[in-house]
Amino acid sequence: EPKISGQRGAFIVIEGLDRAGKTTQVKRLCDKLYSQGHNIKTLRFPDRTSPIGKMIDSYLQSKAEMDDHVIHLLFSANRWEKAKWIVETLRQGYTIVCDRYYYSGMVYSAAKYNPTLSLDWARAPDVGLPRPDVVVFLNLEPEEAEKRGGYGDEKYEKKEMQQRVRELFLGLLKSPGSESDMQVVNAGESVEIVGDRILEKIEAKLKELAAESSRAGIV
Ligand code: 2DT
Repeated sequence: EPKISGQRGAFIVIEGLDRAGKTTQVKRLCDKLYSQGHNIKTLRFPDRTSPIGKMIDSYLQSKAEMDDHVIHLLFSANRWEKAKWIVETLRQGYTIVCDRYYYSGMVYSAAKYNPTLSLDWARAPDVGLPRPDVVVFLNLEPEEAEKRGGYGDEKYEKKEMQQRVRELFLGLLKSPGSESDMQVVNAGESVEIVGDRILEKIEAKLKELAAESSRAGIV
């Protein structure tokens, strides 16, 4: 079975703002990697299909109100529900391409500026989740986001919220945690160019990891 590196598959996360083209790029990336011979599985968070995911969906559609901490913990629980599956799927040799992960979890909750919901607080419940091998952040300048037209109707799809989310995402790049290892791609270019840049970043990062682990004698 062809794999990107070593025995197990790679865990790839695509992060970004609303309207940055994540869904399109995740699809393209999967097709590309598949055509190169990789075994691929996709995942997206929130996963709205589970009972917890349905609660999240109601919240995002403003059909249910929840305390900021409660919804935050549900988003985290929604990842923990999949943690074992992620580890086992990678072990089976599949590469996982995941649309959003705990980075979104941290920044969207912290962007509410609730005084008892700091970035650190927001990170805590996700500590221990499977760590991605590579995270690509699709960055979009506010002017470009503006050009792409109106947001949808969901809870966080408002201009001010999106600006705070963007600032917090960019702040993560300077944070002391592993989040600073995100690869930034300008999502303002054409679909093709953005797709090529994503692939370049992923290939470079995975090569780096493969070299490190062979030095350390770890698969
Ligand atoms: P989609 O539009 O991608 O379905 O996301 N969100 C997401 C959070 O607030 N916390 C999280 O942990 C995750 C994964 C981002 C729906 C919205 O949910 C937000 C946008």
